[in-house]
Amino acid sequence: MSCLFPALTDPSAAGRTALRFGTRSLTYADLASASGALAARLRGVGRVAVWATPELETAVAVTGALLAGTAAVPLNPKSGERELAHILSDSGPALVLTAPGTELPSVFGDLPRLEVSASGTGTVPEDTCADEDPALVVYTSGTTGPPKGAVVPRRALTATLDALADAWRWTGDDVLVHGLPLFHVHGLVLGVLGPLRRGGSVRHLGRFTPEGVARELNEGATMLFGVPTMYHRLAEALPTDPELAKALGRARLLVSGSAALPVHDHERIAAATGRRVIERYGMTETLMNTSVRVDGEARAGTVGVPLPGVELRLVEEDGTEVSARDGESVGEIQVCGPNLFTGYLNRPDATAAAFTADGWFRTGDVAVREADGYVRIVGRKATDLIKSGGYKIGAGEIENALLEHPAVREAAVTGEPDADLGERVVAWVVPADPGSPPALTELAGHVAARLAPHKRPRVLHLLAALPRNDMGKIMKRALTVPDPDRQSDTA
Ligand code: MCA
Ligand code: AMP
Repeated sequence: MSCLFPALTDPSAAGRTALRFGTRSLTYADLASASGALAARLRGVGRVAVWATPELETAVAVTGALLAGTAAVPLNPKSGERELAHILSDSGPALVLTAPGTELPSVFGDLPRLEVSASGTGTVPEDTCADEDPALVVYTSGTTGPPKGAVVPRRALTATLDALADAWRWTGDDVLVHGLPLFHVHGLVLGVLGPLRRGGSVRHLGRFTPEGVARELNEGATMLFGVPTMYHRLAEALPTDPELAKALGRARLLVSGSAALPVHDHERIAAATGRRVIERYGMTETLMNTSVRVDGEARAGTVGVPLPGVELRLVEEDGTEVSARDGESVGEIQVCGPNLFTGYLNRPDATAAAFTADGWFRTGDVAVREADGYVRIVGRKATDLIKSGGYKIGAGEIENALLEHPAVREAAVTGEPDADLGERVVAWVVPADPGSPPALTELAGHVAARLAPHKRPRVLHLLAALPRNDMGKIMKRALTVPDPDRQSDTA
């Protein structure tokens, strides 16, 4: 009996489709067999890395690791060498799981690799894991330095997924469609483990397209998950695509998260489809904190109310709790509950700094509460964190990468509003040789190859010097474009 995924051992679910990626699918009986076979090989192995391509094998790999009680470290297959080297040395996996035929970059060296079979034959082992056992280690960016591994225990998975089931009336009859990456909480925990915990189905698009969304919703999918960029692209496509409007209108639930969905996109989708997108608010470290409930009002610009089991408070800079529910008084969101991670791998300092003395997690998000308890996020404390396409990106890691380019003398990175991505990464660079400054494509390629393509700068401003205060610290607020026509480059 598996306490994470009861449907794997439920005879009445055996013939139901659990996973579908393109034309390939697995029933619950198939998945029990394949992940059971993998689990038998992984028992007692220690942490395993998962090369998280958007394929069936990634879902089998993570399910197998969870059945074995082995923590999985999902890797972005587009990560650059620097980022991968850091994650591998920090998490120390015993082996890496891949789909058959995958070529891994050289940074893996001689780390043992296991090709995952989606047609393996085995049985689901008895679940002997404890609630606090680590289930996943998910890497997430901070303001400075390389990404930190958030250790997510098994109880956080069950707590968050069951709380969402309550808020959304999410059942085994639901068929979820999405095209989210499988190396982050949104796509992996909500988008794959969520349907599996409910005994329902997920259809993964491989890559997000409005056409794929329309096709699946027209063919029986009931729920769509996406980041705001995806909903923005749906909103853009709607005026010329009546099929898409019909398909979205048919969905039981359209859910957005990972960043704020602009009210304009909310309204365009509602006007064209008659359906309102609901938002939920989460974090790698906390999984899901709040959501608009299916029986609540889908109010654009808010992230709803705390999920069952989650305690949430707003706190002023000096630690005073903001008790007013007036839609105006702002404070940092702090949370506690069974949905929280246990800490950052190998980073007791960062873990300690993330919690208050009384054990609440500091999210860094700033919000107000409305009279009925709805939370409205109005900003974030750290200006050096950028949310682009729903990905969290630290300015510091990009600055460090830019400084390693021979044509860069000094560098600063900021985020600026972008209608599609929410925010885009902007690089401010003092060239090593003003006579031959670097081009945006060159620096973007450099960052993409070292860190990840989504972290690449989309705009480059060349400056003669960076504005600094008396202490020598870069004053990012004073960064302005001296001569936009001549000195800037966008992509
Ligand atoms: C472009 N590309 C490059 C380069 N330039 N590759 C290498 N070097 C370069 N210089 C490639 C990209 O890899 C990509 O490839 C393609 O060109 C297009 O790039 P881009 O424009 O950046 O991507 P996009 O297709 O526009 O992506 C938009 C997106 C994506 C699909 C919305 O941003 C996305 O999937 N976001 C989801 C993020 C997410 O899941 N966040 C959840 C975090 P290719 O097309 O082959 O990919 S969890 C979280 O936040 C919490 C828990 C929560 O609340 O959910
Ligand atoms: P990550 O660390 O990548 O998991 O990103 C977590 C952050 O995403 C949160 O701290 C918020 O800033 C942001 N976020 C997630 N969901 C929402 C939402 N619905 N509205 C606004 N911001 C969100």
